[in-house]
Order: sequence, then structure tokens, then C-alpha cells
Amino acid sequence: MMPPTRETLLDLYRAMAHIRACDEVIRNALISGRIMFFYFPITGHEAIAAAMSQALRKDDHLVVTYRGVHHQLAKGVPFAGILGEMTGKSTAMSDGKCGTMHVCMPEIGMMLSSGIVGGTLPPAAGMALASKIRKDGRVTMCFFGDGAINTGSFHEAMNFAAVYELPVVFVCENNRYAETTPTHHTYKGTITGRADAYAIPAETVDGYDPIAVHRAMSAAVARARDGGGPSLIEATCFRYYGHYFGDPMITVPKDELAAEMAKDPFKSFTGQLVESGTFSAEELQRIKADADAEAQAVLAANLAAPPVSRDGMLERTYANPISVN
Ligand SMILES: Cc1ncc(C[n+]2csc(CCOP(=O)(O)OP(=O)(O)O)c2C)c(N)n1
Ligand SMILES: [Mg+2]
Repeated sequence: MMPPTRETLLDLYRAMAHIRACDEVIRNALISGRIMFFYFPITGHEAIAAAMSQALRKDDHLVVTYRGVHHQLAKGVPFAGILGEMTGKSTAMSDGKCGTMHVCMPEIGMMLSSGIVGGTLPPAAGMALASKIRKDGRVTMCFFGDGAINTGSFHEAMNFAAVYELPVVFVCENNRYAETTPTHHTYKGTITGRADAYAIPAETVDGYDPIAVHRAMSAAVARARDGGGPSLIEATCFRYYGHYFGDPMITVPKDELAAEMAKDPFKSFTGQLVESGTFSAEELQRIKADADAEAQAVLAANLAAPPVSRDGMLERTYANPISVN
């Protein structure tokens, strides 16, 4: 496969800067008490979502978990809409019905965010089956964590996707913990080995490296689109701020966390682009500063916005509108 073009590298950087800026705004606003909700931090996972933004087409389908803000932003969901959903403000893109865990925007392929561990795989297989029947050329990408690999739905969906050769790419973000439990307590063997059991091509990639993830995802998406069936990608990463924001992380050894934080994917990608002479440090700083300013403006507008009105509550809920008087 050809190395990524300068354009693609810039798009990957832009996507990471946007995700990092929005994540920083959320974390700072939560710390200062200006907003309040349960947040599943995405810091340490940014490169994976940035790669996805370049590997999928706009009309491709995406299914993600509660730890999904990076994916949602990378698919093109406006930050204002997500923050509105999280805070119950009028900028919410689904009238507040999605809340923090169920963001969806079908018009851009953001089909489902699920709070159920393992709950993303069966619907993703179903969407891919629909694409195969309709011959619409779409690929579905499905994210889940390492904790999902021991659920029945993981195995049922993988088997179903394999047997029907469905256009779906399963991506496991292996951040080494499920809530408080480290993965060495939860599985033996390898995650890719489980794909072997279903004759699904699989590979493990460094989830801090957007170029490596982009390469793996592009190959898997191309294979799915060409009728080659499903793939599994395990992208290694880490949860820098724990399961939820404010998590004391008592089961995460301090030296393990420090070692992972030292590898910060955004900082290392920035360094790599500058050192290779692809972009100047100033150019990249400008992009990050613009992303920061944009995310800050979204927060300011959110704080000033009124709460969601109850008018839209029952719209887009049932096929036949019902009245509530
Ligand atoms: C079926 C089910 N069981 C338990 C839970 C409670 N729960 C929420 S998140 C989580 C950990 C999942 O870890 P992982 O899949 O590794 O994803 P991560 O949070 O690390 O991104 C658990 C057990 C749940 N939401 N759904
Ligand atoms: Mg995990």
C-alpha cells in the first residue's frame, strides 16, 4: 500500500487536534464544575478515530460504544450537538434524547452508540447484512473494547459476519482495562486468535500511530467493499483518565500509567510530522490553536444556551407521530 499523502497526513493531524481540543474542553469544564455529566474520556484513543475518519466514506455506517466521542467527532458529528446532548441544552442534535451514551446522526452514518458491552457487534452485522442485500456499497465499522470479547454477542456476530461474508470491520480498542479489571485477568491467548476461529482476517496495530491504523483500516474497508467479507483490527491504546472522568484508577499501577502517558499519541504524531520535515511546528500549532478556539466557542455557546425544549421530545421517536397533550 502507498504511504499516506501529505494531504492525508494533514487530515489525520486535523482530526486528532479537533478530538484532543474537544476532549480538553470537556475535561476542563467538568473539573471547574461548569458542566456536569458522566464522561468516558477518550484521551489516549485519538489516533484510532482520526484514522477511521480517513478510512471511511461519509455514507459508510459507524457503530460505537459509550466511549465514543472521538469516533463521533471523527465521523463529522458537530461538537455543539454532542455537548448539547451531554448537558441537555438546546444545541443538542437529537433534542436531548441521546444523552451522553447514545449519540446518533444517521444522515452522516453515525448509526448507533451503545452502553451495552458487546452490544455494538450484532447491530453492526445487521447493518452490514442490509448493505449486502441492498447492494448499496456501504461498509459498516464497529468499535468495542477489550471487555467485549468475552460476551456472547462478540462471538455470535463474528460468526454471522463470517458465514454471510458481510462488509463489516470490527475494531477492538484494547486499552488493557475493562472498568477496573486488567485484561490479564480476563482472557488468555490473543484477540486476533479469536478471529482466526471464524476465518476472519485479523491484525493488531499500534493504536497510538494514526498512519498504522489508517493503513490497516483502509485495507479492511477495501476488502469489505470488494465483497471480501469482515475483518478484525485490534488497536492497542490506553485510558489516560480511567474508565470515567474522576475515576481514582486504583487498579492501574502508577508506573504503567506514566509510561503510557509519555507516549501521548497526539504529541508523538506532531513530533513525527515536524521531524520528518512534512510540516513546520508553527503550521501545526496554528491548527491546534484554531481547534482549541473552536471548541472553546462551542462550550461558551453551550453555557449560554437554554435547556432543550420538551417540544421535540417525541419527534423522530416513533414511525407514526403520537401526540402528548
Ligand atoms: C453487558 C454489560 N455488562 C456490564 C456493563 C458494565 N460496564 C460498562 S463499561 C464496562 C467495561 C467495558 O470495558 P471495555 O469493553 O474494555 O471498554 P472500555 O471501557 O475500556 O473502553 C462494563 C463492564 C455493561 N455496560 N454492559
Ligand atoms: Mg477496555
